[in-house]
Amino acid sequence: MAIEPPGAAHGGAPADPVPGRRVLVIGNRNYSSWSLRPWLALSMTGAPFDTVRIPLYEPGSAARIRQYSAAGKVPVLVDDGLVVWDSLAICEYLAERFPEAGLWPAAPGARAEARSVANEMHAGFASLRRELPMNIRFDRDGHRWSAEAQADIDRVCVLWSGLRARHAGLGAFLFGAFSIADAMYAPVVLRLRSYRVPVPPDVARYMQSVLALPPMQAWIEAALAEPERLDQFER
Ligand SMILES: N[C@@H](CCC(=O)N[C@@H](CS)C(=O)NCC(=O)O)C(=O)O
Repeated sequence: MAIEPPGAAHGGAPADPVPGRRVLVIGNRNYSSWSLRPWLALSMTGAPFDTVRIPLYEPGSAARIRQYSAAGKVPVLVDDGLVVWDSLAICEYLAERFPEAGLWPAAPGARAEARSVANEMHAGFASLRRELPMNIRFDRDGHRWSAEAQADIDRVCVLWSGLRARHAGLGAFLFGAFSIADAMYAPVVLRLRSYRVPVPPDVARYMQSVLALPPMQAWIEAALAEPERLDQFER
């Protein structure tokens, strides 16, 4: 079968046309919250893949990303020549590509709800994301945020508490077993931890479950070893 050059379908330049290879292109692990989401979901499938890390906001970063995707953003998945960009689109693709991994809940109702939860993160929580940027190195008191960001935090806590209460018997994650919903909120777990945001005990327990996942531990360890310092995320 002919391998279409990655990027061709959406106007990008060919990149990594290696038959059979699966590559996830990510930004800095310390800062790139959108990269973490599909990286975690893909890691949880157990499927082999290579990671290409492109440090963001450096001379040449944008050109390197555009070799993979004309959209110019990470994450990008290149799977045997197919290019998928955008974190949630990649997660949806992974759920279809690896059905045995159960990345969405099996029951249609729970699956629809999990998609709502994931999309709420993908499209929302702008104040939380802007005012508490992901910076895994941070472990700090005294960070200040607005009432709008606190409202986002409150909504996240209510969401997580309600889902945990309903699915407690099925496992430690939002829908019991790990799902894309958890992957989408994994960077929020890291943000709440970094800024020592007060949370109810059940939320703290859920955060511990996410942080204890071996791929999360691996991501955090690799993030802490990164040399880059981006001023806009270090305030
Ligand atoms: N909606 C996109 C957002 C992707 C995004 O904003 N990625 C950031 C890094 S976390 C990026 O590539 N920034 C580089 C740039 O804008 O030049 C997704 O979900 O993947």
